[in-house]
Amino acid sequence: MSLTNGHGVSKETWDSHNKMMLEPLAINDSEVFSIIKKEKQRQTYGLELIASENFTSRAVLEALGSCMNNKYSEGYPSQRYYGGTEHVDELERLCQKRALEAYDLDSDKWGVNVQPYSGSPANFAVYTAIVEPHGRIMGLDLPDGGHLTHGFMTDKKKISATSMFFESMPYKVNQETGYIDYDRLQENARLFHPKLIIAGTSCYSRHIEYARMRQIADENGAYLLADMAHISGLVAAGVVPSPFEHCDIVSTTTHKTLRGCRAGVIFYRKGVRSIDARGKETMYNFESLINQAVFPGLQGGPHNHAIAGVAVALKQAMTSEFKAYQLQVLANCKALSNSLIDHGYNIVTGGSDTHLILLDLRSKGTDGGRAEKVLEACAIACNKNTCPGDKSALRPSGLRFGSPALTSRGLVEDDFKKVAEFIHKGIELTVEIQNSLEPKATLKEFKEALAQGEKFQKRVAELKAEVEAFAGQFLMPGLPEL
Ligand code: DSN
Repeated sequence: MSLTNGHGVSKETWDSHNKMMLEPLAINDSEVFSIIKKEKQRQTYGLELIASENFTSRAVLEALGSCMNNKYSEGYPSQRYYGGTEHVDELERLCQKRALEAYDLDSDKWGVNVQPYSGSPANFAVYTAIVEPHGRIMGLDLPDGGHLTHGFMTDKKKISATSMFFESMPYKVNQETGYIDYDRLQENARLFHPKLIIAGTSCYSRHIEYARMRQIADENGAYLLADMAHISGLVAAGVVPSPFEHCDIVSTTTHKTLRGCRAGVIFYRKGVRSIDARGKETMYNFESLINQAVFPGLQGGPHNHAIAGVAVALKQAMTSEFKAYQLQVLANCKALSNSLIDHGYNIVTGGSDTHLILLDLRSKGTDGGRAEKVLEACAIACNKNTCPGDKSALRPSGLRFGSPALTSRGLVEDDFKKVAEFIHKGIELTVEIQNSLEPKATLKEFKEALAQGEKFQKRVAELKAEVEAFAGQFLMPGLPEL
């Protein structure tokens, strides 16, 4: 159809407008296209070891980049504030059904909300739903491996909105062993009387004892929320303990081990909560509280393109191939951990039950911030992290490494041994650069030495070339061009 000049717009302008609307990205916006291409190169020729990242599939990215992006649908299936929602209703119902099936949940006992934009809004929706303003929550402290949204604050400042709007008392890991200190959590919960306890982590390599946390929650009449964001793919595959048996509510992101697009999901219990001695039933009331907290409480229209991507990822998560992938994630993480131990490194807790490890660099005389910078220059992506016992969060001693992303590219145990060698070489270089400086040299001075020292730049370039040649051999999932 040709649109003519209702407002004095010429036919040429409309033709040009229509052309713009149909052009591929490479032609329409070469600047953004070229940035995306550079990122694709970085992902393809680098070693992605950030424990929370993954490479999603082509099918997920196609759903994410679909016309579902265009549709507003505030409300829930069959109860929308907009017309034209019959297909997004079908999509959201399908996503809900798959979410329950992927975790083997009975729809009489569990409900699910697939609208949270990501994990942080999902967690805030849970708090909004079931903890009154300034009600008390307990989550694992951020420096001990918890997440910001679990209530992080320092002695000087309330950092996370969770700590501003709710009263937060953290629990900790044992500073010697690195394992969660359940005894201390129990003691403190008896004093603090939390309304909610959060069983969830961002940097913790061991299984959480959900039964123990349930017992502590019950002693205090508290709800137990599992934030399984990091491990939700491992849980779906049934290769790590599931939180569902013991928890009232389970939140997750969908783009980490679950390998979907970026979004959040909340599962909540339904039906009978308890029966008293006289047979009187008390029912769970989470469904309406959580749905209302997500919309209209905190969010507007759901991101239907993301719900489409999550639905596709959940279908993939129910396949035998996905289970094989997750078993390989665990095997690769163990191979990485054991190889680094063989190279003389300390791993917090001595190893891993999951997809990640925390390397403690204190015995090597360097720290996570410096090593992260050198590894990044050599095309190895990971992140600095505090280790138990660190005196300052400003100079974290550790590096967090995860196996999910590289396992999606097809790397197996022997490949991870090679990855450990690359990491070892990068850390040796870090120590050399540090030793070439004054003991009190700042991170800024360290970065300047890394960037300017000819000798170090040569070593970085050599290691980077080796890493890129190695990484470039493996499959890169996703859209072929982008
Ligand atoms: N930022 C994520 C992580 O790296 O663990 C958590 O949201």
